[in-house]
Amino acid sequence: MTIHRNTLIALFALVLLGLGVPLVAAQGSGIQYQHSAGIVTLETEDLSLRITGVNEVPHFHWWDPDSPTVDYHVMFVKFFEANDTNSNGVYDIDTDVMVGPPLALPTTDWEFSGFELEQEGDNVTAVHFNFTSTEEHEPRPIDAGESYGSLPEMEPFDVMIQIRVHIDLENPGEMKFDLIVDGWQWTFDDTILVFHFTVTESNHGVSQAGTDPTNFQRTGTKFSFGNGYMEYNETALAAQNTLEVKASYGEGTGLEAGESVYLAFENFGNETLEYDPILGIEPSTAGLDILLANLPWIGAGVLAVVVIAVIVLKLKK
Ligand SMILES: [Ca+2]
Repeated sequence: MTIHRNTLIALFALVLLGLGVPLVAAQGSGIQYQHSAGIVTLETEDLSLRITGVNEVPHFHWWDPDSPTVDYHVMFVKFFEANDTNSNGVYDIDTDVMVGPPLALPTTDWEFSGFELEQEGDNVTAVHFNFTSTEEHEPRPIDAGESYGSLPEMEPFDVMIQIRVHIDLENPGEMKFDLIVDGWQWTFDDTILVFHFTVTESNHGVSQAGTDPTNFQRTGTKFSFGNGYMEYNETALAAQNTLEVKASYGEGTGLEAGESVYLAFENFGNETLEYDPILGIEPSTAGLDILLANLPWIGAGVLAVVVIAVIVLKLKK
């Protein structure tokens, strides 16, 4: 009986080891980061990310490293002032009217700040960096003829846009970014500033934005698509003031591919706008993938437990 008991303990130990192996293997270490020619790549165990600030508008491209089949893309398109004709704080593409031409996000001259790291020993636990661009905006372009003639005259002005990116291992499936806009000159003081970006989806490894994202929907302040998401804040900061931010989505104002999202900021006068949305990969799906990958182990474990139970019952008889 003593021999049997030792055998049982050994069997149990084997089962526990078997269950434990994949869990240990799934643990990652630190954040991988790289910058080369205007392209930043970052990786945690739950998120792979590529941010481009060269030869195209700011482009966030991310995927789930556990199941890299689909890539998600957020591309910045433009900023523009708009009349909020129905006074709901939302940019309504059918009723609200753009004031002057939009500021198209520049495709060049995004200056990379270098990486700022937080470390625990050799492990990098957080990475921060910025892309910054200052662009001259012409609010009354002459070549537009009469189209802006009804608006008050306005001189060209410089707009500084900074994208501050933060990755922290406390939330390894997410990337936070702060959007900073400084120098915007308003035509009117009761208008909204609209930030237009697109969300698209592509096959994995395709660096160009592709088609409409799968199952794009909004729940509260979260846009989700496939297992990717973008969470927005309903407030922004301008100096000490809290601004209201309202989102709408649907078609683009031009021929932009994918789903267009419009974030409308309350008029913030001469202050600097600070805003911090989040992009990410749903952790539950990653968890499910780990579970599915480990099903054979778990199945074997369950089977071993059943076999042991049967042996124990037979020994007792
Ligand atoms: Ca409106």
